[in-house]
Amino acid sequence: MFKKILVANRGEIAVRILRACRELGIETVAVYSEADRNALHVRYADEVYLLGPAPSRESYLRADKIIEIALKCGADAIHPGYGFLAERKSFAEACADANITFIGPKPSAIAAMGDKMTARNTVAAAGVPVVPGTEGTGSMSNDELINISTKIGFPLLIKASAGGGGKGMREVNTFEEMPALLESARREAESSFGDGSVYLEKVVEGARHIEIQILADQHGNVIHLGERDCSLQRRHQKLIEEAPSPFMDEELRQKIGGVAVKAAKSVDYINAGTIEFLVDKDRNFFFLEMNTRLQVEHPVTEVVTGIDIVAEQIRIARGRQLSYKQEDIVLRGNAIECRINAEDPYNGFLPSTGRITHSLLPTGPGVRVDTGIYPGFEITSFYDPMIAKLIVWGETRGQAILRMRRALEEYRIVGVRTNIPFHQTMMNSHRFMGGQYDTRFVEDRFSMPDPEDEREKHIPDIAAVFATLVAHQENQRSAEFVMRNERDTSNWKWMGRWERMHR
Ligand code: MV4
Repeated sequence: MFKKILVANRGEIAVRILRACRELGIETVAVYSEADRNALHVRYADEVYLLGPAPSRESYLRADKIIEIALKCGADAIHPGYGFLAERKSFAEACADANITFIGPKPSAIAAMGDKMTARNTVAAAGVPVVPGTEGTGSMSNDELINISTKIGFPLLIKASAGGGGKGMREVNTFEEMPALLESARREAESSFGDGSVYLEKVVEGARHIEIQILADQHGNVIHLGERDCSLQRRHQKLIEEAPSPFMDEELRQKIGGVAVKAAKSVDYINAGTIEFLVDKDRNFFFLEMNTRLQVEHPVTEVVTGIDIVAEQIRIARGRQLSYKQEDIVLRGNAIECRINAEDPYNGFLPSTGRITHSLLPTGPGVRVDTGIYPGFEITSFYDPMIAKLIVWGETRGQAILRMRRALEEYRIVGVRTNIPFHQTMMNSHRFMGGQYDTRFVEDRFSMPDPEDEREKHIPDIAAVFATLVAHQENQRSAEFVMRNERDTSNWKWMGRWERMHR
């Protein structure tokens, strides 16, 4: 096994990786910025090194410094987590040049999947369904694209090759809009990625975002761990994820899972990875992109499969065979993750900064919290606003929802505003309870209720829960569970009292 691993990240994911290392008996090294002197990941590591000032550019993105530290302290591997350096081909190459194992895929796989046009072309050649659109990887002129647009049909999407996360993406509804929107998409892609190449895809309407977790070792073994439904997003930021998807059945799961394995094999993928798909109302599915890293939402898959994905990543990087075969993978129950962000849902999800003065974590049966914060820690605007992930498991989806409500009630964070009220509202939304949501749900059909009304009458309509669960083929047990909980589970009064005590 590795003797010492350097974790090139911060926050909850750095803590998550340090925990896996500790359990595997591997020594740990943390790196941190000036803003993170008191961060949890710095307390949990065996050795710690300062990278530089708070801005990521001067700290967590300093590939040269991180490699220098790894060499100095004798780390034999680097885990990049997600974000920062995780999907930079140049960083994976620099690790290899320094004779340090990069816990991730080969640079060639990062490059192939990093360019979305190349990814689309590569997986399509391997027989993976892609959305109808432009073919090939050659960059096309505006005239060529405008020509092809009539064959694809409207509405269509202009997507940036170097993109991801919706940057440089434009929806085009008519032929007449093409020239102007091509210009603006290219301009945005050029300024964001230094690459103005774009391609076209027909719009898949009313689609769900379903992604498959895969594991691939250095010996050609590739397996999938089922799906996560990540349709609940706002401005391309995921807010709630669940496994399995309420939309899937075993047949579709095995079909998409097999396709995801093919996509991974098409780039000789090694590591944990995620293949994103759009799945339409008629259960047609299309490859969207592949993320060549550990993802924020990996815990929901861990909870329903019982597999430690981070430990598997480390074993894979060390050259071990996968610990599991496809037939060993059994999904048990349902998991839901709520991303707890320091954002005010009553004020346009405006980021909220400040010192955490008090915090009480939900615990108890079926509850997991992955977080990098604690009382006394200061939330700044230098990094992502996500401060914790609350993950619950239930024998059924209904039980998982009830448990999430209970855990959200218990959670107390004072010092910054959080989106916990958003999650509470969502856990009481009939559309969520019925599993009837797509990628436009949060932005187009959802609004926060007036907080004053909420304090007055936040009583879930249990009869409606019952009806939706039964209508969506949840088993009898989950329906009974909901019925037994027929009472006001609102925490608004409790929360008000608790917060006044700690002002
Ligand atoms: C799409 C699409 C519909 N049709 N492609 C958004 C970010 C990037 N990863 C791809 N995205 C989309 N591509 C076709 N052909 C809808 C989206 C999309 C989306 C996808 C997943 C999750 C949330 C989304 C929100 C808006 C749009």
